[in-house]
Amino acid sequence: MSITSPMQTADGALSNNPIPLEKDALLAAYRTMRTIRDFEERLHVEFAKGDIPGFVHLYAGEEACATGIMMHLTDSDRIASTHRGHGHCIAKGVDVEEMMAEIYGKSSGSCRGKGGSMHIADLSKGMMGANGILGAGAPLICGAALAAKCRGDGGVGITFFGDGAANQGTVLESMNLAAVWNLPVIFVLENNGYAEATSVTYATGVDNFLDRAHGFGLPGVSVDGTDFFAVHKAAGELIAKARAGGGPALLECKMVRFYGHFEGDSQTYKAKGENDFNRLNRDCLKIFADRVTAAGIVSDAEIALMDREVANLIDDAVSSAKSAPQPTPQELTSDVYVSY
Ligand SMILES: Cc1ncc(C[n+]2csc(CCOP(=O)(O)OP(=O)(O)O)c2C)c(N)n1
Ligand SMILES: [Mg+2]
Repeated sequence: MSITSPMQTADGALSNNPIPLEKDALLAAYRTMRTIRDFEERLHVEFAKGDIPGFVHLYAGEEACATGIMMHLTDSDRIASTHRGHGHCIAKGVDVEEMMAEIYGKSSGSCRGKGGSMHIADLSKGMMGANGILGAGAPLICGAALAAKCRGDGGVGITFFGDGAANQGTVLESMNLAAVWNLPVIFVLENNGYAEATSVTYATGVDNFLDRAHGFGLPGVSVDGTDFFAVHKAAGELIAKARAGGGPALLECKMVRFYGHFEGDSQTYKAKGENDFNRLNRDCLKIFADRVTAAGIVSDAEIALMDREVANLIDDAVSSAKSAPQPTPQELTSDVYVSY
């Protein structure tokens, strides 16, 4: 049974749409979004101390997208992620302590410390990997979706890519291939308005990304990616259709990133006050919490309790990552090359 109560929309107006999830699912969604946010906020602090090797791209601000989509998936559904992949990993169920250790390059990490932030993978969770190559997830997921289609198991594949990667040939070729083979793939375009320092309007030849999908014969839906409920509903419909053999689709989520492109980015290309405005008005966690508490389904105390639990989880993850051993030189080539 879903609960009917007024919901506040992003512009502050009240909508009478029912909140379409049971309380347990709402709490689970909040926990996932809060875990991603705290993971990223903490990485922001820890990275500045200089102990974390490599590059880190934070997903803070974009949590509703990964969470709203992944709630429709099981471990046997596959996802292919991006360079900004921590949120996708957490929402797909990858262990948070192992992820943190991976980012610190430690042997207890998801990939034994060999991948780092941009190569976290966990095939047991259907997480085929973050990816440092823009647009590389799209052909990967076509392969996974073709395998699911051949097995006839109803599995789906989701590939995430940004507004910049949307211009990569690999993404466009994959859309065509998915249409031709009627693959169970959802192409999720995470449009946060920037590719590094380049604005989406500068770099894109169409005003509407859905026109691209239509050009390949794919249906497309565009939603406010800061609204968990909008993402969850659109993703649910597209995923159910793909599972039933209805073919691929594009889902565009319009969203904001709270931090720079990478940690250390001076963000001079953003408007003055842009980050503050987004934190105040386009914070998907706040929008979600306001709705479910205003509707009387979840209490402020329940939100506060979950915030404390997640804060402890992240504290533990950082402490254990810091104290975990480095990989030994003897491990250098294990799990890296396959011997044919
Ligand atoms: C094939 C390729 N070209 C260029 C890069 C360098 N690069 C890394 S991230 C990035 C911008 C990505 O922007 P977008 O796809 O919008 O994702 P966002 O960072 O906004 O999440 C670029 C150009 C790369 N990693 N791979
Ligand atoms: Mg972008």
